Amino acid sequence: MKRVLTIQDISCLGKCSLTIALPVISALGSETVILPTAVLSTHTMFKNFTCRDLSDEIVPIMNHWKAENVRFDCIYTGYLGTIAEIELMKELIRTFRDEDTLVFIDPVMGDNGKLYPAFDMDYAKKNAELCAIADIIVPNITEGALMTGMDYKETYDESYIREMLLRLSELGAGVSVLTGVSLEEGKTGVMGYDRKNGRFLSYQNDRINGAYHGTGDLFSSTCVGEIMRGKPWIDAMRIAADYTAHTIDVTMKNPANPWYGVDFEATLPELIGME
Ligand code: PXL
Repeated sequence: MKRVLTIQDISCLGKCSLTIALPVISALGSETVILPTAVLSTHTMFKNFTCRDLSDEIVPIMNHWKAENVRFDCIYTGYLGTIAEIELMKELIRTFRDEDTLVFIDPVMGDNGKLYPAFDMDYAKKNAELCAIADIIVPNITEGALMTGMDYKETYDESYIREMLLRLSELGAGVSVLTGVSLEEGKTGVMGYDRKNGRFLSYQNDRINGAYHGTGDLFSSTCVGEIMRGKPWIDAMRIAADYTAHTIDVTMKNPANPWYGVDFEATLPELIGME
């Protein structure tokens, strides 16, 4: 069985980061090892959330795992929290990466042209350093703009996306994928660039007009789980895009759905059979 290490916060209430990654990657058949970077009462879209940083625990936990000779097939980072924690992730990757380990970085820090409340431009620069050592990165256009210094655009054409991908690729990652890319009216999806062969690949599905928190984490966790099931990255992204869109659709049709996250619990059984 593949073993995935995922490193993100625990937002106790809110359906994002580890409360999505753990069930999704486990359901897709990989052992999921978690390293919580912080414990928050809720995600940061609620008012008055509490947050306890857990950075001090990271080195002792790593040392214990080293002593146990643990290895990982994938190291997947999401929402981290502080610049110091990004530095620790670089060290963790240096320590645990072997030639077969996939390093998958989702540089979670913003959306819709804006940084999330906890972050600033120094944080964005540090995230670019982490992306430089990844095999696969999956920023959205906001995060891509922050890391490349390009302007964030609400409306754009394919050449804007290609240029951002090339600039992201220059940071150093193997495969750079932009999420939330809309190349046609009524569609949305992903476009990626593989540095190894210089190829761009894209996938577009129907846009579902609902914006929910945690959907980026659902997308990334699904990609990781599918790659671990043996799918090539573009197929993993296609399944993840379709699954995320379907989950948003199901959530919107549930009149009792909570505002803060998606009903992935209702759709998880379908994901297991998706091709
Ligand atoms: O879904 C991304 C995310 C993860 N964790 C926390 C967040 C967010 C987005 O706002 O606040 C704590």
